[in-house]
Amino acid sequence: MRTQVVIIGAGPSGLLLGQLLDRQGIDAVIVEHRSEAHVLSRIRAGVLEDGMTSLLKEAGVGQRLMDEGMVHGGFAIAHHDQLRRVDVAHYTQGRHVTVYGQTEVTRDLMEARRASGALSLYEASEVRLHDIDSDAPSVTLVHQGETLHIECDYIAGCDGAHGVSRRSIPQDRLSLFEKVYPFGWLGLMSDTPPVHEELIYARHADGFALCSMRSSTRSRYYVQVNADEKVEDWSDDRFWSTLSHRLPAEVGEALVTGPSIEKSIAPLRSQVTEPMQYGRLFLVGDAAHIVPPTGAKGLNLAASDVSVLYRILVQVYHHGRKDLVPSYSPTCLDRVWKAVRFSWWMTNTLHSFPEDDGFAQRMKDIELSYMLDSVAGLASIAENYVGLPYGELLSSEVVNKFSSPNYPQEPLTAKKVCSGS
Ligand code: RFL
Ligand code: PHB
Repeated sequence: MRTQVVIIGAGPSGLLLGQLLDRQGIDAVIVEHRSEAHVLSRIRAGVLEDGMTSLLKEAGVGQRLMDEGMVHGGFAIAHHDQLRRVDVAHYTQGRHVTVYGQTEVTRDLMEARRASGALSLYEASEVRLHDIDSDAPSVTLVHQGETLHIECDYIAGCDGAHGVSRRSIPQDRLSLFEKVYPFGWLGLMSDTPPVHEELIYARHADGFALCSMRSSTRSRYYVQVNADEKVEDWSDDRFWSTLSHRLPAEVGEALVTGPSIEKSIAPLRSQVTEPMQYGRLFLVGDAAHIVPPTGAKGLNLAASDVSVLYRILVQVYHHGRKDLVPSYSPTCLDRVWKAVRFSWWMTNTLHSFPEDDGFAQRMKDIELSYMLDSVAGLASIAENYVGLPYGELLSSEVVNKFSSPNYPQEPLTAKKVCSGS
């Protein structure tokens, strides 16, 4: 079998890239090792930047998002028992985010792909990438008991943090930067009305809490828990009383509780792989970088990577611009590191760290007060939350300059940076 692009992974990155390429007449096969139902059962992100909403519309899957998504022009930070609103629209010339679940984005993309008739191979096993540093890469896999060999021009590694794509790159050609946080988020979904009309991110001495939503009748809440906590030890009652205690009294009293329909714990970490491409393989979304969910950036970064790769592939196939291929990684990484910084700042400022002494706690309190009392601080939070601009494709001259022997570069070695705040 032959195609132009093999996409590994049918998460939001892979499905969105597949949909955009299909609409440009570029042929792609999606290879996913789980079933469709399993992919749809994962409850994750909820906040979409306006750049991602525009890209979904461009991909022809914007209708339900526009009908059902909840447009938010701001959010609240709870601090010292008070709600402080960050007026995102005011500080960003009217821009906003949309609250719409990742599960729904995935469902819309799966339906569009089915309607297009493009090939997706779910429940594929033994997925292997071959000759990625040559002009003739390929992918082999086992599907419904049959071994398939797919030849292609390019491979998009959209297979998340534990996928096969990143592992297929020689490890001495990658640098890995990582920070693991000493806590996780316990999330609970319930069919209860949200406690507030916008999201609330709460800093509390006992730990962080987040009030989010999926609709006017469905809420999504999170509380910071120790890294070694087990979900079985958290009854719904324990969750609700912990959450209520971490919110300003007025908000806690208004909280409508009910039985959970989902409860899970996610560890928190930041991780970036450099470069995000090797030969004919591109790493996209969580395959290249992970951010803690505090800034609501993971899914949105996946969308900005997809946008860059899509624009490059359109230039390659419609205008013969193969010279743009090397610009993928440098174009993406600038925005990636800025989102990593914002997620790291939100995480540091809003969570309690076991190692924080009195001085560190005072510094975080005053950092947050300063940012919330300052027009410049509020504008900075707002422009990061709503999403920084998508990168322009770098010209081949700029990319060549970065890779020229005269440009000072760090050696490409497998490297782990795990410590530091
Ligand atoms: P995914 O979603 O992990 O999809 C990867 C797909 O690849 C498949 N796969 C393979 N397929 C074939 N062969 C293999 N060897 C394979 N190995 C894996 C997997 O089965 C899967 O289907 O990555 P993708 O597409 O890059 O999407 C990334 C997002 O899922 C992620 O960044 C966000 O969910 C992060 N995130 C949030 N992001 C936001 O922008 N806004 C938010 O509000 C937000 N909230 C969150 C979040 C993540 C959370 N968790 C669970 C850490 C809230 C939470 C709690
Ligand atoms: C969510 O609704 O799941 C959500 C919202 C905002 C975040 C993280 C998760 O920062």
